[in-house]
Amino acid sequence: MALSFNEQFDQHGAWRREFALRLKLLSEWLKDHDLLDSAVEERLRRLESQMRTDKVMVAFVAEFSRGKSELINAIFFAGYKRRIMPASAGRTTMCPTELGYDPEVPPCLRLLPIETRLHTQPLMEWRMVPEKWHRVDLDVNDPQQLSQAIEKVSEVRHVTVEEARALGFWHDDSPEDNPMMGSDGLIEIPKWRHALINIAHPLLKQGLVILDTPGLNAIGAEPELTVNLIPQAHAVVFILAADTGVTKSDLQIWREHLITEDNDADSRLVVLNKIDTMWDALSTPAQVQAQIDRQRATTAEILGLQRHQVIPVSGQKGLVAKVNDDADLLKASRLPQLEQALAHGVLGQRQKILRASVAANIGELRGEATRVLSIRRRDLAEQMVELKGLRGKNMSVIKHMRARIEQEQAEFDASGAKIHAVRSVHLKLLRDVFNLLGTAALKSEMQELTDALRQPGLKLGVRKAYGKTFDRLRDGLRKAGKVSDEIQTMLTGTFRQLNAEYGFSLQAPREPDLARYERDLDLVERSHNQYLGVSNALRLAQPEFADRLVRALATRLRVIYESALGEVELWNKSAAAQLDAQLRERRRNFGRRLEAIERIQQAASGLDDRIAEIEAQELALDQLDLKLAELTSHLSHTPAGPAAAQPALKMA
Ligand SMILES: Nc1nc2c(ncn2[C@@H]2O[C@H](COP(=O)(O)OP(=O)(O)OP(=O)(O)O)[C@@H](O)[C@H]2O)c(=O)[nH]1
Ligand SMILES: [Mg+2]
Repeated sequence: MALSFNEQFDQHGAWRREFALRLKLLSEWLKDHDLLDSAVEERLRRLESQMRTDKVMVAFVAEFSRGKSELINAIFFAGYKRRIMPASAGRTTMCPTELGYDPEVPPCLRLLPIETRLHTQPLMEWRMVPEKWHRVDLDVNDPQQLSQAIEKVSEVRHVTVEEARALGFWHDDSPEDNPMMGSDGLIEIPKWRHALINIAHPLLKQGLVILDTPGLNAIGAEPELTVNLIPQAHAVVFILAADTGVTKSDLQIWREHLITEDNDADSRLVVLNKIDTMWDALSTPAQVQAQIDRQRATTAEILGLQRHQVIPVSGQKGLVAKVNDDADLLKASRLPQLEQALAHGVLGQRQKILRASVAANIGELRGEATRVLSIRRRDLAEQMVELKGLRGKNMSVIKHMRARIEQEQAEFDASGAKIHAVRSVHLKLLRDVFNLLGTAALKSEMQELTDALRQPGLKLGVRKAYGKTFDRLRDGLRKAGKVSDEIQTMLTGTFRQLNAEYGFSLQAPREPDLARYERDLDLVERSHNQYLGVSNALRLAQPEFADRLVRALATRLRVIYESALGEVELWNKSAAAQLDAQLRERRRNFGRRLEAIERIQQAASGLDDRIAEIEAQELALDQLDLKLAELTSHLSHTPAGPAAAQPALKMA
């Protein structure tokens, strides 16, 4: 039987734990054999942290009351044998709620008061100051306490029209979207802006992050949510109700926030929930089925999807079935099909990406370590030739040989100036790339857009400023790419020269592909475009909204630039470290050669001993090479499935 989402996620976690362990063994082994130069070390560190911090975010998005929270309960929390996320008729989840696990923080619910919207800091910045959040401790062993505490995400406040306006929930120019006013003249708004739930649930512990959202067309949704969180989720589950089909507001949410260029089936799951409302005692099962099929087909057509991309389920019956261990009801709820779609599409995709990136990194790492081994091998070969040439020679020849090595050593030491020059050209070019991709550059490129958005009144020029900003950003990236190419050409040239001159085996590491970040920029540009249309002009006219939009955009761009810089940094570090490693090895080599001559000068038998020693060292190097291949191939190894035999962990 195919694996459920939970089982597949468990497996993914097991693979990651095993990987971390193997990586640790590899790193110890490299250290023991003196193969850990600073580039290798940096690469190991990144691999380790990539594996440890890898998160998979699944967002549940829909109009209110479609059953988002109930589905989350049914898929992830049925084990608690009760509802954990509040789910009830009408608006229930009032603020975006993120469920995840951070071992550094005790199990708790953190709530950010809605009034923080009066300040300009974006959500990202509030995340850095957890002490400003309202905190409720959670007792994971007490599901009742857990669910009671989490009820807080439904809390509301009643405020005057002015207050609602200031907080972004009231717009005089689009009255149809405004919340209803009570008979007391007050407006109901969420009490909290965002909720973070930290619990040691097995799936969350392995890096799953679930995002439950309030009905999205609710006016006052934050750009942060629609611009950052949802587009960055690895998968979005979009939920419709089978009894209502696709309503106008469902369609609006789909079109504004979820539609992707290629309607990527792996990252978007459309759920037709509440099919139990069609289970009707007067209809035959075949009639019910036909009705569900019809809804499914219509839904797919309206959203522009294939029929199989719409998954009919009953979240609520699925939850009840799991709580009561009712297999028939679970089957009828069709929840298992949805779980499988999540497991295969979403998680499968994520795993593929992670594994490919890890495999590429391991490949580089192996290349780096192999290079160190081959320098050693060459040094040994040279010494061997030198020593064999001494056989049967008299003392004066040996003395002469010593003088020659010493002279070579002196020449080599004098070459320090040349290497220094290479380094400073390298650094200068690198600084240019850093300037192009740094925070200051990003900020200044965004200035025009920021100004356009912060202008009072209607912002007709915004779209143009926006397009121009992205053109400039792309241009900057391309410039950085050109300088990178220059660095690569320089490295390749000087490395070749040094190789020829000193018999090094330097090889410029692979240059990062900055064009990839250009594609990221395109994505961000597209995802923000929706905010700049005519239909949004009125919202854009509000300074707070425009401000939040700009900040959300800046946050997202910063992430892209930081990761581009990180790659550039690693690439250059690895080039510099290679050079260091070869210089170090060469100095050691001189030492060893002189030492050998000394011993030969002192005792007649020294020569044969030394030759035997070198032979033994050559053998040992072959062993190291084999072991390195073995250790790294285990790391890039991808388990085929649950039954795949895991090679036992063993160390020589
Ligand atoms: N009949 C039926 N009712 C369901 C199903 N799933 C959810 N519901 C009910 O629909 C109501 C709304 O469910 P929620 O999970 O609160 O909906 P939501 O999408 O989270 O809504 P908001 O939090 O308000 O955005 C609740 O009363 C649920 O019990 C289902 O499969 N069948
Ligand atoms: Mg909800």
